[in-house]
Amino acid sequence: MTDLKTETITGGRPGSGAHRVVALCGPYLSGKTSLLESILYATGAIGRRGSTRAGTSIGDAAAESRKRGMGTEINVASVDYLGDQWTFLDVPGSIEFQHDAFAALAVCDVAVVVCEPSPERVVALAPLLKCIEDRHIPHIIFVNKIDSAEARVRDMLAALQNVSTRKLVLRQVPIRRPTNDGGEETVGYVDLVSERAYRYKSSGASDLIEMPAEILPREAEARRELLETLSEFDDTLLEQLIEDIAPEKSLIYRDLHDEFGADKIVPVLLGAGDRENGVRRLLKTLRHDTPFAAETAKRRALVTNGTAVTECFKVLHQSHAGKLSLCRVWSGTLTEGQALGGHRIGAMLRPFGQRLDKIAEARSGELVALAKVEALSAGQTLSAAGIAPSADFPAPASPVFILSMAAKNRNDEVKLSGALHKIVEEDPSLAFEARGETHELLLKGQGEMHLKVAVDKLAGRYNVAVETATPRVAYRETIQAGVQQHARYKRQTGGHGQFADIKVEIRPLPRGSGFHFVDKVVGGVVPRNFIPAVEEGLIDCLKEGPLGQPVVDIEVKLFDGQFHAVDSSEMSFKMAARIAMSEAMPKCRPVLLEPILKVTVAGPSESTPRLQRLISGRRGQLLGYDTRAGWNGWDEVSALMPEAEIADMIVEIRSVTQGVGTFRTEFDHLQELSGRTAERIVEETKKHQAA
Ligand SMILES: Nc1nc2c(ncn2[C@@H]2O[C@H](COP(=O)(O)OP(=O)(O)O)[C@@H](O)[C@H]2O)c(=O)[nH]1
Ligand SMILES: [Mg+2]
Repeated sequence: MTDLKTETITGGRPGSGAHRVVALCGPYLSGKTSLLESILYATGAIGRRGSTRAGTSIGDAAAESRKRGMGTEINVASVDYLGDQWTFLDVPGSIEFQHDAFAALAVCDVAVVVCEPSPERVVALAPLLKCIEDRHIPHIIFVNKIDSAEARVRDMLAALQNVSTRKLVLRQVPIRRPTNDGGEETVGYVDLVSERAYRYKSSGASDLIEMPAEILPREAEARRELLETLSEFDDTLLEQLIEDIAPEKSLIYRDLHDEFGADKIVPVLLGAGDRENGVRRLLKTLRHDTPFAAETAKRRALVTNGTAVTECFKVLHQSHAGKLSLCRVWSGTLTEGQALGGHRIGAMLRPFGQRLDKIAEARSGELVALAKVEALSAGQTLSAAGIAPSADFPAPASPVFILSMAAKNRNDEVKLSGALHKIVEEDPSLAFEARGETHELLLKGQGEMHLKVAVDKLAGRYNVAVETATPRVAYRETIQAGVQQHARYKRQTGGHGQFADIKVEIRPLPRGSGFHFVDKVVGGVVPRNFIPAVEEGLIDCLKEGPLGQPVVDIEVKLFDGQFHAVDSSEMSFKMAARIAMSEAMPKCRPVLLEPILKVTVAGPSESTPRLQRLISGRRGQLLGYDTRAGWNGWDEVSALMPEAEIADMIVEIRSVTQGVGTFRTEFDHLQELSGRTAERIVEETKKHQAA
């Protein structure tokens, strides 16, 4: 009876053939791709285990990933396991490719956070856990590489609890044994619910063994902690603990299931992905406790109504298959050739690493690649009502690293622009922008590696070679003194000549004023119809001042002049204005203005002093610091900093924050810059303009 009830509410029960989706996430090198390989092997999806080191894994198969031995985009693989279908999303761990991880998290039923067994590296999990917790995604922490663990599991657990706002529940304790070199190694584990002991094998399922006597005190202690945590959410269990009654296993399993599904507790499992240790234990937990698609849709408040609804979370552009929209089906069934909301669904493909298998239909819960639905992009939902944005889809982080970029071959410019649109559609945390002020095409993203991979893709997939450089700073210049200037333009060439005569007064204005033109002509000494030409001539000269930069915060007053009834023209007055400016400006003590940004740098609190030193070392003026809203144990440091100091700042921020620090900027003001730095900039600008 209860099963039937569960089924109607949840849309499935283990073994019912339902489709569920797991995001394998965690820091770079924590072992996600190796773990996926073991999962695929353990479930019979592949006949032998490949390795990321040898470049033979199902994950990391993209050329850019293989080259660097790291995931650079989502990898998808689906398997059948005990009568259900599972899709695993192996996502990049590097913070620079984090958008893909967040996109995968948006559509998964459960997240497995894979981490290394070192308490001091746990800080690296903070941004990921924050995203998972904010979205209330049920998640398991898989403490990986337990074979090489040096720290004790209880210390690891304490460190993890520091970065998690949810209660952690250790599900296993390790069985350790002394090694010949005086150390210790983990040879198996005790399951704290079933109270059974297992010995790891180098490959395959672990062996059930007799409970080692020496583990009993630790086992009892850890089990007590597990039960106490669960009793915080279950009064029946609490009463039993108080009265010293041993709870039924079924009650413990039910509590684990319910509190996990509600994202109140986080089970912590141990294992070694690349030797299949703990992998089957993980799979069983997933099988019993992972919510079904209907529950996930409910968590996200998606409107499904039982008709076909699918959501795109990632776009891929492939040379042969064209545009692929990776989608999760939230309800109903999609069939090949079907028209949905005015869009025709062509080929439907099930990805398995780099392989794409054609399928005829995709059912609720399934993950599928739709070919050539051109209008459907990541973060959009397709239903009978057409395409609409998904309300809670993660927005890409704002860029923290920028390069200027140009096609090596000028003829490739059109090709480059087409390719850029495609790679940005694949990865919206990349962006490009044509910046008129410095005549540059800017490529913006999440770090040096992120942009290198983008450049690799342009060359490898789209055959466009590009050159990159540090972007130029949009300096300005202004004047520090005023002057009066007389200028006359006079030419006699054959027929009638050209004549214009003006007197102007130039003076500096406060920051942010821009350019003011003041017309103080009296008695028609410069006829009305020529005055706009004078202003035009002045504005022409503002595009590049004596220091080579656009001129701002200056007033030019036209107060006198002369004209000739026949020879004066708009052209001649424009010329006179130019002469006036080029003679006057160098006398006005021109000075460089550099853009100053308001910068907010965020990182774990223990890194705050180092972040402050970093900012001061880059000509920054500290404004203060505060706790980062919504981030436990994080600070935000705010400062004013020259734009020129920010181009590569993220590299240093990451190096003092275990890779997790970040920053955002907004323009604040222009500030006068003199001395050696200014001279160097003027020289470089002249060189650049001559080239
Ligand atoms: N000792 C040990 N090494 C592992 C384990 N799992 C993965 N590795 C190694 O860790 C490195 C990173 O693995 P990979 O799966 O590429 O990590 P990912 O970046 O999280 O996908 C590789 O050199 C693996 O061989 C494990 O369980 N134990
Ligand atoms: Mg990987």
